[in-house]
Amino acid sequence: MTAPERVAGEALPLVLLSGGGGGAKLAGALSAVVTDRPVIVVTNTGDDFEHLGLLICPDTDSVIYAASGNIDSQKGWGRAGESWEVFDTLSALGGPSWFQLGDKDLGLHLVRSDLLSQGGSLAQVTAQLAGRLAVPTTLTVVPATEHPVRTRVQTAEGELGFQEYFVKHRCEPVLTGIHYRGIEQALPTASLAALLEQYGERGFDVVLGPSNPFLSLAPILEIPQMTKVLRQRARCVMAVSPIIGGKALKGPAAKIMTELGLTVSAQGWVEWMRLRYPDLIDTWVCDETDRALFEEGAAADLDVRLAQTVMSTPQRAQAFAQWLLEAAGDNA
Ligand code: FO1
Repeated sequence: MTAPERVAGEALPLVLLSGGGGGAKLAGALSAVVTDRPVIVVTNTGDDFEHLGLLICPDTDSVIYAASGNIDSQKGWGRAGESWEVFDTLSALGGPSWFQLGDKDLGLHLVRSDLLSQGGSLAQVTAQLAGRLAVPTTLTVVPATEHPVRTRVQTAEGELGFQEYFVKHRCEPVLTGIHYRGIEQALPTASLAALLEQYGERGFDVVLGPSNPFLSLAPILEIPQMTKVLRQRARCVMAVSPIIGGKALKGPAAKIMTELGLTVSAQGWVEWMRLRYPDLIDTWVCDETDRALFEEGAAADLDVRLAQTVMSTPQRAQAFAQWLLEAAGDNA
């Protein structure tokens, strides 16, 4: 266990920006290993969508499920031990069966939509759901913004909503562009801004999770003021590569990099992130597999750290979470 990061008697929070399965897995591991400092998980809302009259928040829900030990770890989303009675009836009645909703997961969507209809903010409702699912109290799950931001994918076959692209079309269409509808009017969630302000003077550590930079992190980082607020207050900002050995472990990050003409490697990811978010990231965390990429001195002026970043088991995920905490401490 690392010595608690104590500055002025308070432990420095760790702020994790999370989207997709990788982000949720890291959030789950942090909730298991961190006991002495607050962890704030900022979740991507670009994947959120209205479905069957319910607001579905996949990247937020994956973090809540992972941090409460409820996630279906094989799929990386949804709840473990699901039943599909409602979905089977929905399908039999000709409902939209392209998006699978388990009975337990549906229960959460119904309560979220009910709480929102009673006037709760997305952050308040998310906190209530996390509490009711017994997410450890050291972990705060907060959606990146209250304002509806929706990732839209331009493809050779026209523009698709995120879930249409990701689930219905299985990421197969060639991507020619992405935009985050509504992001110009968005601001960081008030409670997030307040949390970051509260720890402002002492600062906090930031980790960009091993998430798709285009689909999971951009809808967070490109919210006006977000990178400024993070950069201003962060003691150190670390980013974890979602590309290992030239591939993404899950999801379309590598395919999108190819379609955008980028080099599909950890180094290609570093170059993209430096270009898109200049001066944001202090430490680049890549997998041991990619050691050779960074030995030729190509990134000599960067702080590249190599680690076992593949969270293939809970134990390995927790070991990596522990490693990140120590790496952040080294940056003191
Ligand atoms: N992903 C799929 O590939 N197929 C599904 O039917 C599906 C349903 C689903 C329901 C709730 C939820 O929270 C997530 C769900 N996902 C499904 C995953 C989701 O599309 C992704 O987790 C994110 O949007 C991208 O990381």
